[in-house]
Amino acid sequence: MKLLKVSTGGESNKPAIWIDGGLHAREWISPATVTYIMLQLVEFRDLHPELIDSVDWYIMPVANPDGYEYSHSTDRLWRKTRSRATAEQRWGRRACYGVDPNRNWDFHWGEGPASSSNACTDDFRGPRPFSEPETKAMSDFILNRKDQIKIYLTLHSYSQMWLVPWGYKDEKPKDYYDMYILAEKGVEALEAVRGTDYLLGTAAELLYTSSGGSDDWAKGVAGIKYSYTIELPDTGSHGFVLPAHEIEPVGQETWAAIKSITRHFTDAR
Ligand code: 0X9
Ligand code: ZN
Repeated sequence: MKLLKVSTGGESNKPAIWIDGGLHAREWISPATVTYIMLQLVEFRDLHPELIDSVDWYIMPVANPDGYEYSHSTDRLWRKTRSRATAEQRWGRRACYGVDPNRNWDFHWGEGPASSSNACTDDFRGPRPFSEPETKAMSDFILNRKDQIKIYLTLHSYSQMWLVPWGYKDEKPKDYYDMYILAEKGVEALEAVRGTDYLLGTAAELLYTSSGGSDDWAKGVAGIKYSYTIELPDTGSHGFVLPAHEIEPVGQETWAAIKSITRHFTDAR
């Protein structure tokens, strides 16, 4: 798994921002958008030097590389990882593959609806929390830097929503208001670019409840206060198969949002 760190060095306790993409294989706009963000941080760093001098960036553009590859070679709408289920985990005789990497994180794992124990479904939670090497590696990396990382962002698609925990239950964290205010800054900056409409709220209130998500884990276990899932465009006309000409505008507006929430940490320093 590839991870990019962007840092100018110096003090090791600078605030850091984590961004991952491509946890779900078929959501191609996500790795593309993360790549656009890397372009801004690396090639165009002189346009926003303060965002690079005072913040360290940890960026993982393809968090589910086997699934992403499979969605190119074989099944465009593949969602999960590609691990092979054992006979006990599947229902029936069919060989089934893959765990939903956004049901596999070790926080209220397996609770509630939309997290299946059937290995042949698209929302299979896996045989145990962190059964997948992808989620295990990411969580280890994040835990090792949990005090440095101030914002956890995971980019998915589609539906144009900025999702705030909790996702595993229909309740809000105690500091929901703080999380909401920062997210609102992001959404405002995003919408200012070309008028794309985003909804802002908890996963449970805007989508459905589902446990084992990375956003809930980042907040509930790693203790990262500002943890969000961004569901990128569109709202369904193209769905996962967004035309390539959308990559740049989606990149621009998402980058505007990320710049704006990052300033919350640079301005305070
Ligand atoms: O269901 C998901 O994993 C996410 N939606 S997607 O269409 N990209 O699959 C939403 C996850 C929201 N967060 C939690 N439920 N924790
Ligand atoms: Zn997703």
